[in-house]
Amino acid sequence: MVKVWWWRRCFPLAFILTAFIGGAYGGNVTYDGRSLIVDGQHRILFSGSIHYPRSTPQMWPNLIAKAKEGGLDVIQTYVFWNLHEPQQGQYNFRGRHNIVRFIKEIQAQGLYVTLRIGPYIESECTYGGLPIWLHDIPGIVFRSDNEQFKFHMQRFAARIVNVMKSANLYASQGGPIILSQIENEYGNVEGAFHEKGLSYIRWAAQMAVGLQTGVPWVMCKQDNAPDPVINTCNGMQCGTTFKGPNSPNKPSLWTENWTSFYQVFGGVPYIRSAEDIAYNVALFIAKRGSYVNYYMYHGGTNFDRIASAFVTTSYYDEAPLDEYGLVRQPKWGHLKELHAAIKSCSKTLLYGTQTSFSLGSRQNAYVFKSSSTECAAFLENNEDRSVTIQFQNIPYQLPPKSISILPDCKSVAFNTAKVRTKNDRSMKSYLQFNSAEKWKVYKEAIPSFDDTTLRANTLLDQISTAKDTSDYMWYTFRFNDNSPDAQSILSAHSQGHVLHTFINGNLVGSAHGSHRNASFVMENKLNLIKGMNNISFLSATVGLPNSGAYLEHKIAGLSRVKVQGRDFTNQAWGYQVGLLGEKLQIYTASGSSKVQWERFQSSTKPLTWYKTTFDAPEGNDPIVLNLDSMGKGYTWINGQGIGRYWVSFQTPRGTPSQKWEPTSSARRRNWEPTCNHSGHSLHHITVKDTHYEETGMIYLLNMDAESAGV
Ligand SMILES: *[C@@H]1O[C@H](CO)[C@@H](O)[C@H](O)[C@H]1NC(C)=O
Ligand SMILES: *[C@@H]1O[C@H](CO)[C@@H](O)[C@H](O)[C@H]1NC(C)=O
Ligand SMILES: *[C@@H]1O[C@H](CO)[C@@H](O)[C@H](O)[C@H]1NC(C)=O
Ligand SMILES: CC(=O)N[C@H]1CO[C@H](CO)[C@@H](O)[C@@H]1O
Repeated sequence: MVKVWWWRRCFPLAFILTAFIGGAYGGNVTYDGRSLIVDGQHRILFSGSIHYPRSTPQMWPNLIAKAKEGGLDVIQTYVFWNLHEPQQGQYNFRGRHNIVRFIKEIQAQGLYVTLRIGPYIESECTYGGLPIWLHDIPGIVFRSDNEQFKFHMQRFAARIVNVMKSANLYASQGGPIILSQIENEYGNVEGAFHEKGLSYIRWAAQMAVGLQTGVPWVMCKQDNAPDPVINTCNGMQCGTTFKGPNSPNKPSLWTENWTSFYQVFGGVPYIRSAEDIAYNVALFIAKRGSYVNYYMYHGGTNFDRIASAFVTTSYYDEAPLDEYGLVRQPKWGHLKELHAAIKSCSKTLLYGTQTSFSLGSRQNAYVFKSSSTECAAFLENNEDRSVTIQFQNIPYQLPPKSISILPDCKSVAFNTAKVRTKNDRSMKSYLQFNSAEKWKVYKEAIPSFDDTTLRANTLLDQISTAKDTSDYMWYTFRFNDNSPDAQSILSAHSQGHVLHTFINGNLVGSAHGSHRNASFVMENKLNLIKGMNNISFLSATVGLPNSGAYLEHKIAGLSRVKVQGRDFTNQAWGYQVGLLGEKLQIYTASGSSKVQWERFQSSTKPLTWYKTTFDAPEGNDPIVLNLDSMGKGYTWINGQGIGRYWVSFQTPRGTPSQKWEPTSSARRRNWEPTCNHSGHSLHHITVKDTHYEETGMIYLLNMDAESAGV
């Protein structure tokens, strides 16, 4: 009941009708040199990536509806192996991981699905979407012609295909899935595996085809994709860069046209203009492309700890639907008009004969003519100035760097450089958390060697020791100094990502690497006491690496420690994986009472947990937290991990890469952000104060040494 009311409120009747008509899928999917053939029809398809774990199930219907309204035919998603099988043999398809529910929602709204199974997916997801337990399979070599890897990959791919088949989700069964992907951008790393690269890719293609989904398979960025698998393009300018399908019988498909770029901590946001995207899509279609996918159409949030190394919690906020699911203008509206212009002449494009010819030094025409009198044209001006050209004896003025689309070869329906919509996302401040009195704090203990139980006579790799159960790992040792020298230097080499050094319980320094280079060396002046000294390093990863060959060999954490030239690397070291607060889950209602929370004092220290409560505002607008005053850490709301923040890692412009954190779980009745098409407002809560009745329970773990915190 509630749901029906919600739908009605958001959508006109026409929408509800299409939802009922949708789902009437039939037949199979094949392809030829022109396009995919769905239900016997050649199709030009516009697709958008929306990854189900990066939003909440309550957001899905609205995201899909806005994608449909924006002119999309297909939703594309990766499948996240690490989220579905976090422990070997233990599967999770609940909540945000309920991929079947997500696909059924797409089906209910009459759109198609491209399922990118990978199972290596990169995707700025920790470990590229591979489960960390794979690392410990003896003899395994990821993504190579290696029996162990192939065994586990095939087992997972087959499991996913079976889940889809059991729910009748392939087009061959009347479902919405028209395309599947195996592997991911393997062309980037194939050379590193020598002859085992090619044999692996042949095996992967054969294995996938053997799963008998009844729909075609693609491999993106894989020029040598074996038949019948289709090689596809990823990039920003596939109209220019794609060498085309590797067989005349395969269509030209673009699986990732980046609408923006993912952002890293310390990096400046990448803004890709609506005009540039539209230009490249129009050019790709003009050159007989027939499938374009926007990566991302909705990026969403890297909840929990799913972001890969140094990637921000906010994922592609600049996409046509922003992080919170709000329409991002002008991208959304401009692309909607582009889709409509192309769709209005899709028959001519699909069945006509294409010719191209020059209209000037850097101006081209791409003309499609069918046997009847139908004609459609794309007029391209690849110059940075406005130019007037003659086409069929009529003058056309082409704006700089633009393509005009003439669905009838006469009138201009759309020009890629003429943007008519404008951006209007706005924010309202809702709550301030400025007063100290209602914040409660808990100080995380700093363990020393004697407090640890895990020991080794060398420095351990953090990835294989912590096994991604926490970002944090303590490295501790002690040493006797009978004549302490104030000039002594402690040097610590880290393979990533962040390091804080404590001597006898006092913080003496912090350092970190970056997305470009995770490794760094930290040097600190030592302040030793006579006798036994405790040295404790808190090493933190900020997501695991997600790309490159031999991912299983990537390491993190301390790799070498020297004090005044003396090497301590192979001494007795004591370890603690994770923090006490994490172990006790003090960010949950039940765990919170296991520790003694104290009143907030004006002087804050690193390694402090903060908690407060707030009352969520009325209405359905999304709410975000402003963590501007914080340093680096992690946020939970009502026991849900919202993600990392790292405000203190500033961009070269001196601003944080991200200061807003979504609070989707704070919603009382619903979890979802707004379903209001025209509403573009976000409420924001500034974290500074305390107070508020009930409901929202914020926990912040602030691990940053330099920042004072709240
Ligand atoms: C699938 O469609 C093609 C034509 O598009 C047809 O030749 C083929 O028989 C169909 N296969 C099945 C299993 O229906
Ligand atoms: C070193 O750690 C041990 C065990 O926690 C503690 O008893 C001792 O007092 C510490 N030494 C210093 C100098 O802090
Ligand atoms: C990364 O940083 C380390 C430590 O500062 C340095 O030794 C190494 O050369 C750097 N690597 C690259 C690729 O810049
Ligand atoms: C394959 C492809 O088009 N790659 C391009 C992606 O976008 C970047 C940035 O514009 C280009 O450098 C690549 O060539």
